[in-house]
Amino acid sequence: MSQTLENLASAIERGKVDKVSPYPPDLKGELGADELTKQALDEGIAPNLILNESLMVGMGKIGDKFEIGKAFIPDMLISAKAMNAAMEHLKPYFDSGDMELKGDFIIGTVAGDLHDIGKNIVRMVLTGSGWNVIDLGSDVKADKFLDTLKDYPEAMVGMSALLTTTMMQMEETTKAIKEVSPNTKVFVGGAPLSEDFSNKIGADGYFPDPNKFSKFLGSLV
Ligand code: B1M
Repeated sequence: MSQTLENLASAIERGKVDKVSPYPPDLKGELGADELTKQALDEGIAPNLILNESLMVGMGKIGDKFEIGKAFIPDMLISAKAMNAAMEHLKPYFDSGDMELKGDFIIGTVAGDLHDIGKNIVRMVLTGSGWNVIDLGSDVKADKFLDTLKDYPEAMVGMSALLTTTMMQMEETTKAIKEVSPNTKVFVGGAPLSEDFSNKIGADGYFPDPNKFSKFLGSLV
C-alpha cells in the first residue's frame, strides 16, 4: 500500500479529521483525513482504491478495537467524522455520471440503525451511474419505504443494515413491500448480511460492493 494510503487509513482509525483538529492530541498539527485524501487523489490514486484499501481498512480497524473493548463509541464517532471528511473529496468522482436517468431508486438504513456511511456511498455510486436516488436517511421504518413507493411506484428499493439486530427489520420491510407491490425489486446490503440471508427474507439480492451493485442494476434496464 502507498505511504499516503497507509497514513490515511491510520487517520481514519485514529479519528484525525484534518490538520487543525485538536484530536487526537498526539497528532496535533499532522495531516488528517481531509488533506490525506486530497493528497492521494493528487498522486493519481483511483477513488475506488482510496475507498477500499484505505478508508475501509481504517474503519475496520476501529471496529475491531471496539469489539475487544479497546475503543469506545466516541472513538467510532470521530472515525466516522474523519471518514465523512474524506468522502467529501471522493463524492465528485462517484457523482460524476451522465445525467440520463435510468430510473428511481429508494434507499435507506433500516429502523433502529444509525449507520449511514455505507448507505451514503451506495447513494453516491448510484447517483453517479444515472439513478434518481431518493435517500430516506437512517432509522427508516417499513411504513416510510411504503409511503415513498406510493410517490415512486416504479422504483426499486435498497436497504442497508450494519447490526445483526437491525438486519431483522429487513425481513419485515421486504414482506410489507412485496405484499402491496409484488413486482418491486428489493435489494439488501451491509456488513453482517449474506446471500443466504437475502434469500431467506425474500429479497431480490444481496450486494456487498456498491460498484457491482450499480452494474447489476444497469443490466436490468
Ligand atoms: Co457501530 N457497530 N454501533 N457505530 N460501527 C459496528 C457496525 C460494529 C461491527 C462494531 C464492532 O463491534 N466491531 C458493531 C455491530 C456488531 C453487530 O451487530 N454484530 C457496532 C455496534 C455494536 C454499534 C452500537 C450498538 C454500539 C453501542 O451503542 N453499544 C451502536 C448502534 C447505534 C445504532 O445504529 N442504533 C453503534 C454506533 C456507531 C456510531 C454511531 C458511533 C458509528 C456510525 C456513524 C455513522 O454511520 N454515521 C459507528 C461506526 C462508525 C461503526 C463501524 C466502526 C464502522 C461502520 C462503517 O461506517 N463502515 C463498525 C465496525 C466495522 O464496520 N468494522 C461498527 C464503513 C462502511 C463504508 O462500510 O457500512 O459495511 P459498510 O458499507 C459497505 C458495504 O457493506 C456496502 O457498501 C459499503 C461500501 O463498500 N453496503 C451496501 C452497505 N449498505 C449497502 C446497501 C446496499 C448495497 C451495499 O443496498 C442494496
